[in-house]
Amino acid sequence: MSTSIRKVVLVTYPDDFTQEEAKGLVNSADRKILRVFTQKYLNRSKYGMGAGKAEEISEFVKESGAEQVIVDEHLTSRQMYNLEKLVGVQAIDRERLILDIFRSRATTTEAKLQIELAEIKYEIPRVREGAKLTTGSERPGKGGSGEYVVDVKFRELKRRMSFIYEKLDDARKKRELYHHQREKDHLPVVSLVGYTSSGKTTLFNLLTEEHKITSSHLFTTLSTATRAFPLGGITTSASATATNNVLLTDTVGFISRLPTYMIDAFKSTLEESLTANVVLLLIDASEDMQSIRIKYMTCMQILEELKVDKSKILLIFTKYDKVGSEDAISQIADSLGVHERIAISAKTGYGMHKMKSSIGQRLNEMRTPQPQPPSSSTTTTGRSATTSHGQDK
Ligand SMILES: Nc1nc2c(ncn2[C@@H]2O[C@H](COP(=O)(O)OP(=O)(O)OP(=O)(O)O)[C@@H](O)[C@H]2O)c(=O)[nH]1
Ligand SMILES: [Mg+2]
Repeated sequence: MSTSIRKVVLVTYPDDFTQEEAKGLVNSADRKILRVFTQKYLNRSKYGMGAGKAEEISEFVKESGAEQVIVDEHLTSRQMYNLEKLVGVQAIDRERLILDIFRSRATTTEAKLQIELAEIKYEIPRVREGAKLTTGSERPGKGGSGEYVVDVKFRELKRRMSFIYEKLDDARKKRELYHHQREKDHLPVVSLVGYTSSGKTTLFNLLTEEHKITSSHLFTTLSTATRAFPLGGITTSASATATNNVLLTDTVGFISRLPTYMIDAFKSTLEESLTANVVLLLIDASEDMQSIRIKYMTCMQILEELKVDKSKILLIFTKYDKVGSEDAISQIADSLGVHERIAISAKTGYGMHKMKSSIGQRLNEMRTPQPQPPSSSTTTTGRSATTSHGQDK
């Protein structure tokens, strides 16, 4: 469905950040924006947008041959139905757009299951409303067994959901096994989290000498990868070795206004990050202050929702090569009200030593006193301790 649609109309809010992000999402979904319409409110009961704007868009769709109207907000089935009837082409909302991007990017079985789960969660509240709209009845038609079609559909979706939960649980158990192994090996885990496109995978590749796909498109990475990397001569109290390996985890990025059910659907992927000893929160410092602030707040909010311990979070300002001055980084940190001012560039390698020593320091601080087996200071060995849960795109 989504691959054949190219020319679209985007309806979003007037502020720069929201507009730019919405455009980025549409471009990442491989669609061409013919025109952007803005509205201060997208929660009007009939169409989301006001009736006058909806009429204007309808005119434009007819003139331009646009094939889809994308509304950058959550719409109910009724709003979508009304809008489609008026404009004469398909209307989709922000969540459907994100799901389309996820779907087109997912390559691993686990990522596909998570996306299907998110899609079912998106669909369930819409089943009854959708049936009402198309037939005018709450419970349209009876199937062969005498059951109402809506009930059959509900049951199917619920059954599929339980199946997916089971499969995702299997994947989680495998991960837990690996987690225990890792604990036995005393390899600390450092995870990379942050807004989509903040540079997580680029940094992951630099540190682990991997070649995972990076791009300026949103949601390039959809599943988790973990590799060992040497923290170098920097010592943590548990394993003062020459290489001092830790495990680094890369995962799916965050975005503003992400509904809870989508975060829930990706929880098993994100769990790897949640159990990390240190969580590196990457902030793209090359953007304007408004974007930096919104993205920082969004990430902190999602991490809180995921119940990540705040003391584990270490802020890293990325893309320093595009900023060029430590003073500018200090200003950003001040403006966010944060103490950390670690700036790096995964392109030039700037700031790597400072970042690694901050990780080492934080690992030491985070190490909770635990009964240690006699061999607690064993040397951790290199890249054999690696795992991957797949690569996307
Ligand atoms: N100039 C500059 N560009 C960077 C740097 N790090 C990453 N980028 C660019 O930023 C874009 C996004 O980088 P990714 O590493 O794919 O970002 P990500 O956080 O993994 O993104 P998702 O997987 O979509 O969540 C790419 O175009 C990178 O080339 C950096 O240090 N300097
Ligand atoms: Mg990535």
